[in-house]
Amino acid sequence: MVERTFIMIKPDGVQRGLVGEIIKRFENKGFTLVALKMMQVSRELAEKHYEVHKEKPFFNSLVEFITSSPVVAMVWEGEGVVAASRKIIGATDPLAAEPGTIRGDYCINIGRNLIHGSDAIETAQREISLWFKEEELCSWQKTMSCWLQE
Ligand code: D4T
Repeated sequence: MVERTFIMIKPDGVQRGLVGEIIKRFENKGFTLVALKMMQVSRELAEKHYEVHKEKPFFNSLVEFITSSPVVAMVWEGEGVVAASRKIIGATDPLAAEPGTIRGDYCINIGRNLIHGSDAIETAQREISLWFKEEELCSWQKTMSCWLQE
């Protein structure tokens, strides 16, 4: 089974017109897009997604933010995609994120940090099944895969 990760462009990324720029970074790297949808997130889904943060002081504002405007949810595939995506995204606090990362290049505030990426393979599996139905995932082979992988 090839590794997959869940990536979500948050409402600020959509509102600021950064959807194309963000997708481009994953495409250019060579990972494979296997699912994508724009959606208005329900409170129920937002609370389930951020379940681990239920007791944190920022939980309510986080849920309010994620449900405030549409998001773009995606699944990306490739060897090492979970950890590599976290590097492409950068540190949670955008001011600590390295230049060259998405958060390092395009945002300044932890509560408006543009994008979510699964933090581990098991988390990715849980998040993918929370956000997508099995039939929404496309298994396909890039015709140029021989130019990406030895
Ligand atoms: P996500 O989950 O959105 O990819 O972010 P991270 O994996 O990088 O960071 P996280 O789980 O620790 O935080 C989840 C989410 O909560 C927001 N947040 C976080 C916040 O608003 N205030 C805070 O103090 C923290 C720690 C940002 C990301």
